[in-house]
Amino acid sequence: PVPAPAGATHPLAIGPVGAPEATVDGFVAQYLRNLNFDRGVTLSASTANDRFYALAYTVRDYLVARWLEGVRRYRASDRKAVCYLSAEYLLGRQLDNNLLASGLSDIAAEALAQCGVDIEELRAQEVEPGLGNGGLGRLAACFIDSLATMSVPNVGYGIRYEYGIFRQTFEDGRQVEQPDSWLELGSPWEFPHPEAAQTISFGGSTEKYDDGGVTRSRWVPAWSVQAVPYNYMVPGYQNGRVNTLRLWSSRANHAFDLSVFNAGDYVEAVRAQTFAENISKVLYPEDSTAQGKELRLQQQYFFVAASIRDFIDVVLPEDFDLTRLPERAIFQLNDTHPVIGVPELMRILVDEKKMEWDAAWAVTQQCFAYTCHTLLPEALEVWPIDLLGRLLPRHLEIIYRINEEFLLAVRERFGDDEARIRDMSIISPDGAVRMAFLATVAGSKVNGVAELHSQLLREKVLPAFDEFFPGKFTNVTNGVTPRRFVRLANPELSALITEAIGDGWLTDLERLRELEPFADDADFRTAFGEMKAANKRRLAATLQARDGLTIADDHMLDVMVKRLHEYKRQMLKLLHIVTAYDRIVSGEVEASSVPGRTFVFGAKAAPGYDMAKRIIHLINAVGSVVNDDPRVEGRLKVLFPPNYNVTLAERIIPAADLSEQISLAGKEASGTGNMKFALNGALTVGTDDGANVEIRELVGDDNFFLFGMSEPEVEALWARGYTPAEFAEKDAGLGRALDLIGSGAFSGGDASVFAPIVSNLMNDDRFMVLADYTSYIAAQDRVDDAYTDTAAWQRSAVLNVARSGFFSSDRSMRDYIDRIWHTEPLG
Ligand code: GL7
Repeated sequence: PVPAPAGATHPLAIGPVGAPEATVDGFVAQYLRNLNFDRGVTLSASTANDRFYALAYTVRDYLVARWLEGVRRYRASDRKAVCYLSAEYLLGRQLDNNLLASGLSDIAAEALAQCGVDIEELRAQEVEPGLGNGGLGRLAACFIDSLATMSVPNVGYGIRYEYGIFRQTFEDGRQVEQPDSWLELGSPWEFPHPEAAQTISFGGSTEKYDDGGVTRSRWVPAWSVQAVPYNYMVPGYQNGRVNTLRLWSSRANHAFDLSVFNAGDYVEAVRAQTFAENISKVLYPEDSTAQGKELRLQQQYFFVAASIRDFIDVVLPEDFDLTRLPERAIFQLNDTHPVIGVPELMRILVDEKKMEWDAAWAVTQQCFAYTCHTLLPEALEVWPIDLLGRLLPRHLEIIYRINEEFLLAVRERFGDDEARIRDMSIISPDGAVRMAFLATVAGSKVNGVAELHSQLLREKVLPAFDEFFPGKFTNVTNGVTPRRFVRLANPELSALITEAIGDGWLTDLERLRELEPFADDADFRTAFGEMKAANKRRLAATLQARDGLTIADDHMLDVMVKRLHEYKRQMLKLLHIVTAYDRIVSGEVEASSVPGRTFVFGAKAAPGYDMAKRIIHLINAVGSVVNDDPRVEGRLKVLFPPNYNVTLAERIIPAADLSEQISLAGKEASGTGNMKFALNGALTVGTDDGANVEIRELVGDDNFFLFGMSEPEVEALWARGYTPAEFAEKDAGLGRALDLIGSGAFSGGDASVFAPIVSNLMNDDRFMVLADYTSYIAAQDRVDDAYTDTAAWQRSAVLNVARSGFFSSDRSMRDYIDRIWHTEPLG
């Protein structure tokens, strides 16, 4: 650390200087000061970006004092901190969140009004940092919000991707990816610290050396890059607490690398430098699939090594005794992406700090815990040993030793059961490191993300480990932050709730239970209905302005927003829409008798996932035919706004009547969108999958449209032998829907465009879309019926809100603290 300057004893230099006065006048003064001094413009000469920046800086100014004070108090304490290691944080826009957290929303609105500045225009300026793919990254963002709100010491560690999740556009209904240059105009929320960069090494070899009579191993790396920390404030909700999110950006290490090239190779040397900057350049856009790409492993090691080093060298006191590290840190592994941190900590303890292997392993085992987020085999990361050995040779040696000792213990327990040894080996028979196994062996706890998921994880994915490590496996059901997804996204509902049950529910969401009696209060239900209508109008205005789409006032809003993946079964939703359309055009039902429904999709497909992209094309194709067919008389509408992201979610979810959670049972680990919908008063049509199971148990069967096979039924059907075509024969409606798609009805008569989808469903159908179709259509018919009874529907909707308090991420954090972390708030 750089020594403090002599003036550091000045009274104002010890603590933070203090925030500006929290009054309208104080805010105005600070705002104008920021425009002048930080942007270098006057208000009259400012651009919208200047005005947005000045506003963000002003909010920041109020938070910084609390942040610095919290950091100081934490360092003076001996509290354990949660080091959340996550390759993704899907943050969403920060402005309103930070205004809400600091309690400045009203003051800021008044102050800007006095300056004649349009706050709506400034809100629209903010580009959301899309540093995640979907649920996993958004979960991390919810968790750090809750930890700050609960005053739990936490550093979120991750990667500052220069390009986040791609921006989706449609051309002729097909997805086209555009780079997400979210930093083009800079980001007012980040605090870069290039002077605090860490050197992160790669490649090379290992060697043994004599260390005063003891033979030790060390790593002799071949190249290195700089990891530059960017700090972001994570304010708790109106509690004066501000935690830190530290994202790492890669930079070339000129001093080291340029020297290996002679002057004649100067241009080549500079070109090599750009290679270093590539590490944090772009987020991998695959959701729930492992890619096995070398750059991805570089990203993982890059941020995990920088983070662990940061915690040990910067956060902890200088002379800290690392045998006591478990008292001060728990490294939570958000999926397998950061698992390379396990051999990294071992390397630091054994090679650098010269700790005995066993002692180091005891420390490491207590310092890590692992959250698994999937059941899909294709999402479980494995790294070929040649790749890992080339990039991180010492880490591979350490993994071998961990595995050796682990398998020895397995033999001791179970004898030389070679099949068991093969099944449990961290190194797979085909020579790859199974990162989930490594995490399970190393972690103090392993958790799934919903009851069903945790059960299947133990019983199907890692049963041998569950047997070997009794008590290691646990569950923590996911949650979502009510600050962003209720209070900010749905101010009307929030006001209704507060009017009914008073304050305090936003940090104690189980209190929503007190709303239950209001479900039977006709006036409350009417107000609730008006809230939904207002949210629909707000969404309609957004979609009109954004995409030129229109929503009819009197339609039910039926929403399916999530990544496009075959297991999530957007195809099942499409078959329902095509069936509803077919019923009208075939004359089976009168268009005028069909209840109006608008289907809203939002979904990005991984750029290399062909089937998913074809399904996106089909959604758009069905939309243009159904929307424009006069025989439909406007009763059915399909809307697919491109580029679904957090900002759009915050508009869509509060307006929804019906939430589609229709994955094949046993495939969706949890889902978190499902929770956001229920909390905003949408009813769910869903399978018994992921957290749907718990939602249904809590809200009650009468307030949830269950359909489809259960997980054991799915297994039984696979065991009997699944022949999808038989289902198409048995159900005439299904047969006709498939024929329509396959015949080119949605592709101008060209059957070849969507034939691959139909043939895949008829012949393979890995996710049993056809097997669940009949049950799904029956559920949708029940939905149509139920929606005609407005009072009963609204009653159910209110009960969904009242009974979903369990799904607050504050509760998830409590569970992690009680079952895994055993940390305490910093009072
Ligand atoms: C996911 C799961 O698919 C999703 O069901 C879960 O809610 C989420 C957070 O736990 O994690 N796993 C995964 O790999 N991705 C997810 O969204 C990308």
